[in-house]
Order: sequence, then C-alpha cells, then structure tokens
Amino acid sequence: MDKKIILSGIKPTGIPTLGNYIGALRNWRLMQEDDKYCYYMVADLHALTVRNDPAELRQQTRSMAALLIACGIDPNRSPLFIQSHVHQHAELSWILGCVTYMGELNRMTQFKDKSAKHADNINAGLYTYPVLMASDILIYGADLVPVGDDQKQHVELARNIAIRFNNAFGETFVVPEPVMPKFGARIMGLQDPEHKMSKTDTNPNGYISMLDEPAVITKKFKKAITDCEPTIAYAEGRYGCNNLLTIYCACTGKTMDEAVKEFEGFGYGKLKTAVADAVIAELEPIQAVYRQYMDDSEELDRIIARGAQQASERAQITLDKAYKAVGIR
Ligand code: AQP
Repeated sequence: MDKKIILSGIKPTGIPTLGNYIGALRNWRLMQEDDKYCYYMVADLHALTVRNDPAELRQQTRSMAALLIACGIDPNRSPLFIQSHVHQHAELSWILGCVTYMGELNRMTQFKDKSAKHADNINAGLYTYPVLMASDILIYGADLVPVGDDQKQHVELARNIAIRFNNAFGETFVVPEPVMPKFGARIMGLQDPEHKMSKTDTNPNGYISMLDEPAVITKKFKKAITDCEPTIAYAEGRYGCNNLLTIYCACTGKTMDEAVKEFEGFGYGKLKTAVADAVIAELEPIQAVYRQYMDDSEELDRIIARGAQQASERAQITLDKAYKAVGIR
C-alpha cells in the first residue's frame, strides 16, 4: 500500500503558543503512523515576511526544531528540516507564481490581517507567501496537510494551483487536502478571545507560550478575559468561556459535554485553575525534552542536516518534473 505523504511547517517567528500546539504540533506527532510518511519543516523563509532580527531568527529556528522533537516528532521516522536548507522550495515557487492569479492572492485573509498589523511593511513577500507555501506542499507530493483553521485557505490555493498546472502542463503535482483537528483548530487569544492566539501578539498575557513556566501559565489563565454570565457553558457568543473549555478538552481528552458537566454549578475560578493545571501537565514534559536538545547542539545539527538531505532528494525529483513540464531543461 502506498503511504500517504504529509507535509506541515511552522514559522520560527517566536516561541510557539498553545494555539500552535493544539491546532498543529500535537497532531503532527499523532500523524506519524505506519501508513503515512511525514515531512516537518521549520519555515524560516516565511518568517522573513515580517521585519526580523537576524540573530533572533537564527536562534528561534534552532529552538523551534528542538521543540518539534520535544513535541514527539521522531526524526528517525519523519524528516525534520529547515525550509531554507532545501533550495528547491524557492525555485519551484517561481514556477508556481507564474500560474497564480493576483485575484487569488488578493483574497487571502491572512494577507489582509498581516497588512493591517504591519502597515509600515506591506512587502511583496507577504503577498506571495501563499505561493511559497504551495511550493512547500507540492514539492513533496503531499496528500495531506495538517493545519489550523487560519491556514486552510492557503492549502485550498495550493490545490487550485496544482490542478491548474496539471491541466496546463500534464499530471505533475499531487492535489493536496487540508486536515483540521476535531478540537482546537482555532484557539483564541486569552485577552481578545474573538481573535486567534498568536505567537507575535504584542501582549504576552494574550497567549500561552509553550515554554512558559507553570506559575506564568496559571497567572495568564487567571487574567483571561471571560464574560459576566454566572454559569459555565459552551454557547454562541461566549468566546472566552468557549475557548477555555476547548483548551481544557484538548488537553484532557474529555468531550465538551463531559467538561461542561464537570463545571456545572461552579464559576470561572475553578475552570481557570483546572485549565491551567491541564495545560501545565501537557507542556511540562515537553519543556524538559526541549532543554535536553538545546543543551546538545551537535545532535540537533546532525538531525537537521540529515532532514535537509532527505527532503532535498525528494524535492529535486518534483522540481525536475516541473521544469520539464513547462519546457525548461
Ligand atoms: N490560534 C491557533 N489555533 C490553532 N492553530 C493555530 N495555528 C496557528 N495559530 C493557531 C497553526 O499553527 C501552525 C503553524 O503556524 P505558523 O507559525 O506557521 O503561522 P501562523 O498560522 O501565522 O501562526 P501564528 O502563531 O499566528 O504566527 P505569527 O504570529 O508569526 O503569524 C499552522 O498550522 C497554523 O494553522
């Protein structure tokens, strides 16, 4: 039986949040099954779309790789690599950009959101980011792309680009599908529960960083914005409460009904403490493994170099195919 190919990535724009973890990283761990072959990438080229500090980017890229291993990605099973170490992504991106319409890129909601957030730096890279992301996906022949809710639109664009290219130049790319988690596809900010939790939020109380100390996690949940309703319930418009319950379910494995029942008759104090404890229990073991890898830089370098080589071999096959299809080479 042919294995399903999986590709997913994360930008090293900061320490990943609980949103990144629930929406993406922990599912990456679970996807490493016998009938799948997974490629996991630290998307450093994507990180350049906002102004960056070079030393910080270098450090965060390594730190992200160590965190992915700590989250359970097994580099002996799934190539783990840094995007810029596989030059073929950027090359294929040019070819794909030539079959992508500006009208499609204009519709990308993340471009609109990020343009509003970085009004002084609306650069062409931010605009064409989804084309590079399509290249990341198509170059490995990925069947499935696990993402949080915010990236679904980009995977749909990658599908459209693949179909258009195949129709114009012959069967070249596998048409990928997004895979969204059942729980937590969009974890919301703790200070602004109507918007997603983001690692570049300027207010650190708005997100739980995966490396936050237990006391900090507890403090941030205590400060989380909720509402004035006297009961705990999962209901329309109760953004803060819904978010806390979703995080609780994601970290404990309980269903929403079970969680709501558990907090019947209690107020937010109990819910917030329980959510904080569940998150701490989930993150503490990951933090311990992360520290081991950050202390052993040779081992981390070895893993990253091997991942790049494995990814590059696969990427070159698709790139050659695409060049040939369009009449170059
Ligand atoms: N709040 C979220 N809830 C669920 N999933 C999320 N993801 C991101 N935020 C949430 C998923 O995490 C994966 C990696 O995301 P990314 O770092 O590549 O970029 P992003 O989606 O733009 O995440 P951030 O944290 O908001 O980064 P910045 O602040 O740099 O833009 C993706 O699968 C994403 O869906």
